Amino acid sequence: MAEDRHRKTAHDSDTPEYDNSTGGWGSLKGVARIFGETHATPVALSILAKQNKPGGVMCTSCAWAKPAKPHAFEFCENGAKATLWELTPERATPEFFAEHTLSELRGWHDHELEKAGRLTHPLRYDPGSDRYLPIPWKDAFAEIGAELRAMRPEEAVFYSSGHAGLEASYLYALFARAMGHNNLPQSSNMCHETTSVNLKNQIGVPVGTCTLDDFEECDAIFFFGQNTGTNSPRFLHPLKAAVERGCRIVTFNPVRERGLIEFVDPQNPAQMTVGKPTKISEEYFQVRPGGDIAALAGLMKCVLAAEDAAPGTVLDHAFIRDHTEGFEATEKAVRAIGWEEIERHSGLTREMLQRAADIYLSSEKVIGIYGMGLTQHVEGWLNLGMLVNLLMMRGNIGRPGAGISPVRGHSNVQGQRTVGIAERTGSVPLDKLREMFGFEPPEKNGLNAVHACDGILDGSVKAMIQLGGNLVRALPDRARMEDAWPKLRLTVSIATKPNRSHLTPGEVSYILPCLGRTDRDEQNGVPQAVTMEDSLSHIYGSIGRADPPAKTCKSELAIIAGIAEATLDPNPQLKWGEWTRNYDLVRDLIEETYPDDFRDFNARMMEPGGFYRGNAARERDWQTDSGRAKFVAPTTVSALGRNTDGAEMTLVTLRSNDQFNTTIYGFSDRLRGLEGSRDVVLINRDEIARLGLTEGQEVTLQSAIEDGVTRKVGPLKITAFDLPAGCVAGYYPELNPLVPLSYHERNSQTPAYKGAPVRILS
Ligand SMILES: Nc1nc2c(c(=O)[nH]1)N[C@H]1C(S)=C(S)[C@@H](COP(=O)(O)OP(=O)(O)OC[C@H]3O[C@@H](n4cnc5c(=O)[nH]c(N)nc54)[C@H](O)[C@@H]3O)O[C@H]1N2
Ligand SMILES: Nc1nc2c(c(=O)[nH]1)N[C@H]1C(S)=C(S)[C@@H](COP(=O)(O)OP(=O)(O)OC[C@H]3O[C@@H](n4cnc5c(=O)[nH]c(N)nc54)[C@H](O)[C@@H]3O)O[C@H]1N2
Ligand SMILES: [Mo]
Repeated sequence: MAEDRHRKTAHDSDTPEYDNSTGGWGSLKGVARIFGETHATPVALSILAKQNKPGGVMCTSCAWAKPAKPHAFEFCENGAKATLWELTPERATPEFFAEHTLSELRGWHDHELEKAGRLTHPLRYDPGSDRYLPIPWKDAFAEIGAELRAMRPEEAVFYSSGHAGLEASYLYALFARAMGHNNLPQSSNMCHETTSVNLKNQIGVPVGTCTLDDFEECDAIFFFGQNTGTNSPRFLHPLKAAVERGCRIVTFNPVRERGLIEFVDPQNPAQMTVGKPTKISEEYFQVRPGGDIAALAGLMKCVLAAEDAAPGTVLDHAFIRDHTEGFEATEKAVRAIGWEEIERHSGLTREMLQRAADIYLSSEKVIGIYGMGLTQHVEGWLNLGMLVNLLMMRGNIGRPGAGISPVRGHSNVQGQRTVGIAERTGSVPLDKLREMFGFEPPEKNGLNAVHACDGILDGSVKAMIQLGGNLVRALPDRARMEDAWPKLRLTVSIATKPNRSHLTPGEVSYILPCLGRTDRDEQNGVPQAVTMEDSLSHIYGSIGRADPPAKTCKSELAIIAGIAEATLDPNPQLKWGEWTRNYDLVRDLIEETYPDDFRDFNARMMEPGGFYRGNAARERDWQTDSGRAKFVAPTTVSALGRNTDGAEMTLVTLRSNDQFNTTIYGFSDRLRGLEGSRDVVLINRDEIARLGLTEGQEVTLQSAIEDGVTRKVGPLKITAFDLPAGCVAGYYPELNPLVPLSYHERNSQTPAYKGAPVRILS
């Protein structure tokens, strides 16, 4: 029976009363609200109708795939919000900045600040009046160039958030290297860097191995710490289709996220009328935060027990023998982990894990999906390692219908890495750059986001250029970083909207307004397309059609070129002006630099469904140091950097359905039944009683890490919520001051935003 198959698991008593399935009428209401709030125009609607379809705009929100045969409306609630937010008729003009000092704007909520609208003019901070004042583009470029020339190359950091297309990203990375540094941190340093580093070590590729076809064939999907309904809602369509053809979905997540429980397809009139949702997860296990290594160890033990009972029939011995190394050590380590330890750390019973293992064992083709719930932990490397181990035991990597699939964040976050935005030079064809452009590319690795912060704190970093993004909000250790930011000599933000990072200017500071992806970008009278790569390694063109917010906005390419020309010594092989008048030329450069990935780039970029860049691990070609895929032996059973108990709780920072990262659209977390405020601390009812707290009480959270820095956030309202014991949850970015900069994933320095130890002060 369906109900039986979807039985609830532990800790479900606190779920607030709400009946919002993901999708459905609620999602349409969510769009309608933003439509009203952003005063969207009919043009906005016509742009949405073509969104994520060949010849249209590729969504500025998440990185989920754009299918070759799109739905009538191939956009979701959150994609529509992101598009409407960008297309707002509101403008943050020089008059706006003349009216408000930065001290005043610091009192505004982030939501209000971005609602001021699209930036229209280049601005320079004037410390005397505490305001941003307009400045001609040519002066801004010249001054920024002079500042950069006056410092040593490695004192400058070029950050990018995963928005900008492949063309701008390629030029940005080229500029950094021509200047003489590899300081190219990216938003993935706070996100899927755990993936880039550890999947590369383990299976030889820094990205997932699946394509959409695999979702049409798989027998089971194991979901760890990825919130599809909120963060990649278009992925619900293939999931629903998979469930309907009998694929079984097993989810591990401390929060019972609606989108992984059930889904009403807003594009299906029958389902919308009848309102009967499709169940998504057959089993939903509320694992304790940081408990996935233990849960996966439990699953692996069950697989080993099945093999013991019927030797030679359960493991894929041929795969293990021919393609991998390290199995024996891993097997031994897993067998040595006791069930008591597994149950304690995972918060799940042996019986539950046996049920999950039974589904795994009865499925021929299995996909492992994951998101921030695995990557943002100190032992994130082992979270991934164990999931890949589980898959490889039965040869579930590198064959149709199976594989590992991280769900990436920003729409082009993966692609930016592909075309050279990389602080580690290992994957960058430096020889090629030397040959193509006649300069000596620096070989020394650059700074990632955490290392750049260390440099800002100790004064060795002097300039921070941001291509998109909102670092002072997105980074850990906010209070320390916000204090350190104004000590930078130069801050430059290439942005579409005002944000918090603009309110902590360096000694010399500029905001440079750029076109967004929905805006028409004409160069020499010819509309230009830009391209991006999705989570499944497909590459698409995107053409903006909306009137730009102001004639004074420039494309990201033109801004990068303008700064580069003002900074670098003349080099006839760096044809900034020519390239930015015709983006086809930049795509030719990308193809020349990465011929395997971008063959016939200009000809193929508008292919429906995008063109596939290929993936070595998918072909069982293991590009690791040993030429084999690696089993990773567990050295611990907890992903937490320190195990909390009693008064010390593990803090999980969450995204609501009404935000895109630091952009807060509103205060409705509809899918979790939480409305009105983001200043909350979520905790389960038994824990509220155990700790002597009361619902609605205002408390302060304090970091439990003692390193001489006091980290506190409050007041926050105690709110009963269905969570495992021993943890609290609250919102990103409000709670970022509680995560120390040094508290990060071991190999990649991805901040441990899902497992920071805190105390509740009442
Ligand atoms: N609407 C919207 N869409 C977005 C974004 C947004 O902010 N808003 N952000 C974009 C970006 S940049 C990214 S990276 C992605 C992020 O998308 P996700 O990867 O989904 O990231 P989060 O929402 O931070 O957390 C994912 C889930 O991890 C669970 N979790 C927390 N700790 C653990 C744990 O220890 N174990 C397990 N198994 N689960 C855990 C949480 O309950 C949550 O459901 O979304 C992208 N899409
Ligand atoms: N506590 C906690 N902290 C986290 C996370 C978490 O889960 N918990 N998640 C982390 C993750 S996964 C990520 S990816 C980071 C995100 O960190 P960032 O990428 O730095 O932040 P965003 O909020 O995505 O950036 C929003 C800003 O980008 C600008 N922008 C928007 N569109 C464009 C465009 O087309 N071009 C340009 N040039 N600018 C544009 C706008 O000015 C907007 O204000 O945060 C991380 N921080
Ligand atoms: Mo992200």
